[in-house]
Amino acid sequence: VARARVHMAGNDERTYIMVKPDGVQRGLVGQIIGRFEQRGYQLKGLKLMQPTEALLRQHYNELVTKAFFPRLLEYMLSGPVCAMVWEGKGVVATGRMMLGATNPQASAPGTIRGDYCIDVGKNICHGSDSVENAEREIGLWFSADELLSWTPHSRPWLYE
Ligand code: IDP
Repeated sequence: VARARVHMAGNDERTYIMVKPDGVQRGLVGQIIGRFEQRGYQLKGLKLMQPTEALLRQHYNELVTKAFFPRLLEYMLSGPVCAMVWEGKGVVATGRMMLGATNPQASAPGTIRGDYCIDVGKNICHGSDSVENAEREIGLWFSADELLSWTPHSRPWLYE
């Protein structure tokens, strides 16, 4: 258990980031990828895909009883999403900070939602909210062979 905790707290923490259908439609995929690249995080997996209702019900399993869930489902089924796995120290919490608040109107300028969107039901991106959920979501959206192991040349310039 202690070993697993050290592993998760290391530079190989992973998060699941997804550009939602509105972000793809609005041409924001590159901007969102760019922010994670510029921060220094490492891209481990990337694909454009049309999610199914079954996958979305698993992904949002904690929200299926919410009144807004049918609208959320319709929104997420409305077009392709860009699914990504990013890796690096503290990437789950930092990724959430980079995304901003769930409601874009509460998101500070400089965050992705604070810069690019207005309504909670069209908030352009998803980011895992805990290390445990990140691993669960990565397992839902990616198969093991879609996640690549590679050494970024900038690693010694990012980590002390
Ligand atoms: P998160 O995406 O910031 O983690 P969650 O509470 O997990 O927020 O909600 C998932 C998604 O469901 C949100 O990103 C948003 O698109 C949608 N959502 C959440 N709350 C509402 C709401 O009150 N009305 C409409 N959509 C909502």
